[in-house]
Amino acid sequence: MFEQNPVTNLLKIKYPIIQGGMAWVADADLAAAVSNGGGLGIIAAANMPADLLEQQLIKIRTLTDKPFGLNIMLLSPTADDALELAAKHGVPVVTTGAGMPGKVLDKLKPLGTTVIPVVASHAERIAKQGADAVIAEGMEAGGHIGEITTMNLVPQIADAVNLPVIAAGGIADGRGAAAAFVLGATGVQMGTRFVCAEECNVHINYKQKIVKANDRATAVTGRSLGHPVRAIKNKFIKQYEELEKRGASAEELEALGAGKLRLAVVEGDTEMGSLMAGQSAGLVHAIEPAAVIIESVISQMNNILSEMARYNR
Ligand code: TUI
Repeated sequence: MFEQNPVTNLLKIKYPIIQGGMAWVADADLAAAVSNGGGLGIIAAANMPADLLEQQLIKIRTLTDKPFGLNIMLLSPTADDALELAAKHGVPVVTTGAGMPGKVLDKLKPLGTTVIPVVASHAERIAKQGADAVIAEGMEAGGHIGEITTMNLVPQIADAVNLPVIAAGGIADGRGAAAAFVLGATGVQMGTRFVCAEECNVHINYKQKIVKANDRATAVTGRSLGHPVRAIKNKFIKQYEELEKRGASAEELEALGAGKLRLAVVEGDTEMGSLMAGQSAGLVHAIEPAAVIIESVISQMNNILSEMARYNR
């Protein structure tokens, strides 16, 4: 299975499923569980201080002998430290988000690291810089997003680049994965579904908000700052929306947003925390081991794709 798949071959993994590099969420425990389940687990560097990130990079090698990745959030003031640590620890795969990955490619490609930028548009610019694959992330995703839907982004990116395309945004089960493959992707990234993995260390309240979410549960704020973010609606989102409507300054908005992801993940504050999640929260119904999530997405996808081949003959 998947012997000819460009993503499994590039990443040396069993199944073409990767776990999103979610700030405050994606630690060594979650990443190792995903990698041990046959996918690619990813540790999120986000704003983590260098010493804590280094501990995570040391820890994951004690939990898995499978390939894993590190996500570098390019907007972060600690991005350069994360880049140094990726090089120092020989991290096999680095994904980037929220910016142009030029300096990551320049530093890590000569070391043999597989570098995969997340793009929300303009993939051809990144392909020219020498990426190994791209993650095309539609605006259904959680956290910081672009403007284009997965349905439109994935085929346009697949046409624009001569690289493996991994689809992200709105994918939480085998139906979404099958759809992504039909659109031209050869792998998928899931974030929201893996927040609800048993091995994910976020507060149980956060997981339960995702499990209970419906199709209208999320909203996008931060457009006025140029950094739109999708999260589950709550009191914090309402306050943020009101400030944005009043034309509040960037300083006021940033002050309200500061520390809110930590509040959700660590404290489990579902009213004033930022419960970043994608529209696929409405598709997540249970808290399960990462390996079970992966097996069920793969088997549902394979059933759909083979049924389709049969009834469309
Ligand atoms: O980065 C993400 N998702 C994130 S980062 C994050 S932490 C954060 N918290 C508060 C405010 C802002 C960030 C939470 N979720 N996804 C990958 C992603 N990358 N989405 C969009 C982009 C992106 C945007 C612009 C990638 C490249 C890019 O390049 C600029 C350009 O000129 O095209």
